[in-house]
Amino acid sequence: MRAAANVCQTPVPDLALVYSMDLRIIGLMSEHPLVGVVMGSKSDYDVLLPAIEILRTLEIPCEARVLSAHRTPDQLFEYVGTARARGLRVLIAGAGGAAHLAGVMAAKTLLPVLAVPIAATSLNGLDSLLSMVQMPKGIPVGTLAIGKPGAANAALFAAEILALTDEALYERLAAWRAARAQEVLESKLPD
Ligand code: AIR
Repeated sequence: MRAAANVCQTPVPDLALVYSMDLRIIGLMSEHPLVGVVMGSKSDYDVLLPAIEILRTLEIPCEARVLSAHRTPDQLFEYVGTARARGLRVLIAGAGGAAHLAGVMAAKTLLPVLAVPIAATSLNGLDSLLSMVQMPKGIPVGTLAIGKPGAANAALFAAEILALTDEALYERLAAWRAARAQEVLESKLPD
């Protein structure tokens, strides 16, 4: 078992390094994470990385875990059931295929759950998009776009939620957005 790493302050190590012997992920941890990024499989990691990078850029403490709704349901319930008490305020769930992960998480917490559909099958993410966005009335899942753009937006959405009660974060978020606008204005096209 490897010591947990701080996903927000250090380079992200290979997720394989944080598997425990029983394949339960110990995770990449900040000491007091506000955002939990959960993925259904280690194979989802590349797609979720933009979310982790944006959280890191905005100095939002976060942690990342691999937990599957059907492969590790007990550990997923434990994680989600204790999330709020541990100080987490927003959960991001990324999964491919029949992506029940986000809905199951939302069923077990009143924390906002933001879902990132992942293209992992021959249906190219449409399967997970529909699994996530078509939650029946009563248990909301905020579903973003398929893949890396959705992952980045999930992190930004989490930042917007947290910025409601954190003025310093609001300023960092405003600066981040202004920088993106500046990039567009400074775009150079070929002659
Ligand atoms: N998955 C795992 N548990 C529940 C779901 N939906 C998804 C993962 C991954 C896909 O199944 O999120 O996108 C394939 O996982 P693997 O481990 O076979 O690569």
